[in-house]
Amino acid sequence: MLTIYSDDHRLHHGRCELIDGQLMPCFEMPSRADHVLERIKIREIGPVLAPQDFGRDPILRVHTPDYLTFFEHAWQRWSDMGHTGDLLPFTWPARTLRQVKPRGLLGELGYYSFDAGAPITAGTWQAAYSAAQVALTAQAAIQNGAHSAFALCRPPGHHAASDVMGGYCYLNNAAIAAQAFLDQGHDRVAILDVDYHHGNGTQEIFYSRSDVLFASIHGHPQAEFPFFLGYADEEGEGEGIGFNINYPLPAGSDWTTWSAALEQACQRIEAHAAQVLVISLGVDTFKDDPISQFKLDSPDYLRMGERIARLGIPTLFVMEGGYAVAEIGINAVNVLEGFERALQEVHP
Ligand code: SP5
Ligand code: ZN
Repeated sequence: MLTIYSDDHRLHHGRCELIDGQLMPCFEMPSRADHVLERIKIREIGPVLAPQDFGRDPILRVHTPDYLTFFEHAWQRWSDMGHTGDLLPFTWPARTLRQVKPRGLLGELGYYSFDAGAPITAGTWQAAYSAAQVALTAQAAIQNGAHSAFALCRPPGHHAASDVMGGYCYLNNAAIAAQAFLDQGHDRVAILDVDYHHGNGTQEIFYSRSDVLFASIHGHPQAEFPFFLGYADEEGEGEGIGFNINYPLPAGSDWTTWSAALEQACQRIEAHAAQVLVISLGVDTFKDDPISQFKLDSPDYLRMGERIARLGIPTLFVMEGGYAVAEIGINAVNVLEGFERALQEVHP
């Protein structure tokens, strides 16, 4: 399987985030991608290529122009104000306030974010832009006939909505790739989000559409980030009714519980007759993940890849979360290895 990777991810390195009332070093750190890349090489998964540059147009198919312009220039504005540390929001247009867009950097940043988990640093725009190009380059490989590809994206993307950043995410790499498949002639795409956290951004982007089926298996939002989306009764709206499926699971869920939801999701994807599949591949479902509460073990990721392979459709894997850095490579690459192993059993 081909992997697409850019060193530009290193340009994004946030300093800290608020966890359990304490400022902690960001869990979403550059070494995450390094460990995944190292494991790709150790296990000889296939060639690793740099991304092509498809420009801003495919990003603008998913994100609004005003959001993109804001994000691109936010650091320069912050720096012009004399700041050198990370730019972080701290006030949001919550229920009792108006949904107005203020003038001024911090007001605008509140408008364009939903939490303080997505710091903007000097290199964040370039890293996120390159991650989107990584996803688009892997998408192009499948469009040109590959059965699968791995987009080793960092920063991740599935919490980013059309004009809102948050949850370590700025540009929704998986959604950008899914939209590119549609724009290049496919009619029915499915996105399966296996990250521990609900893919609220992806859900928002496709919520009123029937061309992209979105299915997500995640920690129940009653008790887990992002708290305000990801419930089982969110089934889509308008044209999109029936094309959004959430599988919220309780803390402590292990492979037995998790794989039952996977089975249901796979059957729904088959019913959609999806021509191509995008996996939002988070491995923060791992038992030792420092911020998550599921109990998957490393061999379970092989089984995950095998089940996905049995769908028999071209599959783009897009890297999302996973914060047990020592095991992130083993777990993410196990999904790819399980996928390839199952394919070899079908076509030896
Ligand atoms: C892409 C992705 O996985 N984003 C996740 C963002 C999660 N941010 C909130 C983390 C809250 C962690 N609370 C854990 C408490 C552990 N004691
Ligand atoms: Zn996650």
